[in-house]
Amino acid sequence: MGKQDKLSIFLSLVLRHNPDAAGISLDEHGWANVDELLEGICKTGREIDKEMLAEIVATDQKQRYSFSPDKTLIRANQGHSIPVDVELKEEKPPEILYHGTATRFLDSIMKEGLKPMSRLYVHLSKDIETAKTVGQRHGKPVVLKVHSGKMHQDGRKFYLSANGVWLTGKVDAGYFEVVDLCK
Ligand code: HQG
Repeated sequence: MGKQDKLSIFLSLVLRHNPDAAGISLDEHGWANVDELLEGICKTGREIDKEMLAEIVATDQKQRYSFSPDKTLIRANQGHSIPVDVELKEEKPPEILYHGTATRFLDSIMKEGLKPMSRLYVHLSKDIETAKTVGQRHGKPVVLKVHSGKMHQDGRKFYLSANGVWLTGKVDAGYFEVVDLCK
């Protein structure tokens, strides 16, 4: 793993889960002050400057971070476990979305439904391939086909993050089924 990848992982820890790891705090909308963040990261012994941060934000594969228009603030677009309001856009979802998980979670998911677990929302993808990659992070992947259109009709809210991830609250069993990845 390159230096920039390691920094990006640390950035995601700080901006989504534990700002204290860099000795900073986030405002209610999840923003960190860029100067404070850089100083905080530097104090952990990591090497970073404004240009490197801008490079990480610009090249991040999943476009995880955004600067404020004047570039004085930075936040993660989604994926938080701490309660911040990143002003997600509520949107009507497509009829079908996908959730990638690991086979070892399946029994529990079938019983309890899909829960946000440590994050604020359940994360859904618009295609099977992306969902499979998400699931692979946890083990042998399995993909669930989520009837998001039906959920929306039934009054559930959906949000689309600035980087194209669909987010919603708990998905009850009955709104999803397992996709056969071998077909
Ligand atoms: C599972 C990555 C047992 C759930 C990705 C998932 C995504 C249950 C795991 C983003 C359950 C939580 C989020 C239940 C759900 N019983 N297990 N009732 N309900 N689960 O990492 O969706 O690289 O918090 O299926 O691309 O895997 O971080 O969520 O397997 O967008 O930017 O509990 O993280 O993006 O795992 O991933 P996670 P996720 P980043």
